Amino acid sequence: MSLSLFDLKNKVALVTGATHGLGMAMAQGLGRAGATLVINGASSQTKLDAAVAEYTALGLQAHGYLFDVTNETQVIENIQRIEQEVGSIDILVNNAGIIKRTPLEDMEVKDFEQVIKVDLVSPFIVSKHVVKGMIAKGEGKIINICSMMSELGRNTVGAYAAAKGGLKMLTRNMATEWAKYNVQVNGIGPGYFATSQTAPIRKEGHPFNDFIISRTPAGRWGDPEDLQGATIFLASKASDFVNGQIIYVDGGLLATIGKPANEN
Ligand code: GCO
Repeated sequence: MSLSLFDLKNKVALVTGATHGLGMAMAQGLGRAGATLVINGASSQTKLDAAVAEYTALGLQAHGYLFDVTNETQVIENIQRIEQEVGSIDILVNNAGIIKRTPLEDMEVKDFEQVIKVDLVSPFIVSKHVVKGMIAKGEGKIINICSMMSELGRNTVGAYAAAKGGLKMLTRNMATEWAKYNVQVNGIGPGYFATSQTAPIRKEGHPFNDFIISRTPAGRWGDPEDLQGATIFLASKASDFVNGQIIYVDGGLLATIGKPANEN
């Protein structure tokens, strides 16, 4: 089998929320496979510029665009700019997301709505405007970053689980509607990864840290680079007949009910 199936040379990949963490790791994987990277950030130009410098220091082609993925006007304006300044978008990774850990009975409605807006509505907004170019070209790849919470609940992350569960079904519906245009839409569900988002629950001795190590058959937190293979696969020709699938990169967590504390 030719490795050119996974070659992303001459492809333009937009990754939202790619100034750090899993987004940066996935974008680096796409860049190493040959893609020209368009890195979105929303917090600050300084952070975005620093991230772009990190990519280029690795020898990757990267362009930074600062815009709020929940703001449709900014999304439209920046997709037009990207298409004029970099090229039409071949690959979209909807990675930007937030989490608020609060018991549902204590959660403010505005906080619940904000999580839904960023984690579920923004992939719709960005995909709706990027897919137009893909339909015109007759090909494209969209990858929505789901979660263990697309399948499981957990105390204090109810808004996030609602959003990520919705994103799983939005992925399937995008796949249903856009496969006829040769646009493949799939998802990646990361397990528990060592990032800034999980830092608060990953501290040495934190009960959740010990729980995840025991609950994950691989017996470790994921390294962000563990996501690069699935990302390249879903962004490349190798997945041209894969639609509406969520690939869980989780060390086996979803495969098992877990084991008693005293079992090896
Ligand atoms: C949490 C974690 C999870 C992980 C990831 C799992 O609080 O349970 O932050 O949400 O980050 O989403 O797939």
